[in-house]
Amino acid sequence: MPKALITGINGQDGSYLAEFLLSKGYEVIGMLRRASSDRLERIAHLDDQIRLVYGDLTDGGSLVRVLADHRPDEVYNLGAASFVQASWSQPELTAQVTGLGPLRMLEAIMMVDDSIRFYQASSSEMFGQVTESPQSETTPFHPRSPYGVAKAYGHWITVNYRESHSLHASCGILFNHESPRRGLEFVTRKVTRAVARIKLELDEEIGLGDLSPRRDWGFAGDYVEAMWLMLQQDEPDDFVIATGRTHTVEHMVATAFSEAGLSWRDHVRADPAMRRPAEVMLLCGDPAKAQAQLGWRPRVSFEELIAMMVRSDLEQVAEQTG
Ligand code: NDP
Ligand code: GDR
Repeated sequence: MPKALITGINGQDGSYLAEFLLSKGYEVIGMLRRASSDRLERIAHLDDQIRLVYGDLTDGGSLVRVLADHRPDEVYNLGAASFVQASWSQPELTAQVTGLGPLRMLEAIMMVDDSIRFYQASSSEMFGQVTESPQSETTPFHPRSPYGVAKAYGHWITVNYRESHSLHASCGILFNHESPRRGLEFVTRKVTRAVARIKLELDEEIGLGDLSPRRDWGFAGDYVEAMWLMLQQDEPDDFVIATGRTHTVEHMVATAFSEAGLSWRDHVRADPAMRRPAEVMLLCGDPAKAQAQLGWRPRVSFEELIAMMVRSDLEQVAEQTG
């Protein structure tokens, strides 16, 4: 039975990847940082199928210990301080976790067993102020946030360990991917949750920042399969994972409200606090290499994704409020 270690197991992608690997017959070890309260909601249904261990990406020794104790065949490094907006208020923490975290894990792999295959969760935020569209594996990086800068370091150090030490280390440059398990502060989930609360007459409005940026939004459940496919290749490499379609935030908002029979203009107000010091205006990925070499393609469309999230939030909010 192959064994995988997932960092960020209790995050959105960690929960989908754990389900996917279990369906492939893997033994799954999930790494968690200790906290004083329970944050296992997304993986509660997997409780008796996965093993949870403590470790922190800011603590190199803890990573060595986890690898030495559990000897995984594959490591998926999904742990990160992942909310772009928060990276301006916590730039050093972001660098420690999101930037140096992958370095610490690569070093731990070198110390424990350099045949362990490694996946790094790189991000379209590295492209930032884009110089071409759509963006591919060869598009230059110009990150616009401390988070994007940290991810660029994590990306290049992974490439460097592959080239310097012949590690089987791959980076997935993933564009935005969402689901009913998306964190509540990210814009899609913030909006679908608000739509549900407004529909059920618990709220009247939602405050949002800039509605003009464009994003290439896909479904997280589709994207975790690409992570696994990368580690099954004979040679490690980097791949853009995206849908190739882009929509403005405004269009996403309109789609979500209309899914519930509401008009967004009646409920959205401008919230200047949600504007960022530097914005990424356009992201649109070219997944041609992943399609050709991995045989990967997204299955869920943007419209299906937003409808799925609105439906799920309507059910959840109705349940919570009795
Ligand atoms: P989430 O924010 O849902 O999950 C992040 C995970 O990282 C959480 O489990 C969190 O645990 C964990 N984490 C945070 N700090 C540490 C630390 N110091 N040590 C160990 N674990 C830590 O993110 P997603 O699931 O959406 O994303 C997964 C990865 O993919 C991230 O690296 C993200 O940056 C990257 N990415 C995401 C994209 C997206 O659109 N979703 C697109 C491109 C890249 P805790 O609960 O303790 O905070
Ligand atoms: P992003 O996702 O920054 O692309 O990073 P987010 O959903 O936070 O923002 C998308 C766009 O919406 C605009 N926006 C708002 N965003 C939020 N969160 N809240 C608002 O009220 C709001 N109003 C407008 C933003 O300015 C932005 O342009 C996500 C994360 O998952 C990263 O970890 C990942 O690497 C990238 O996607 C790819």
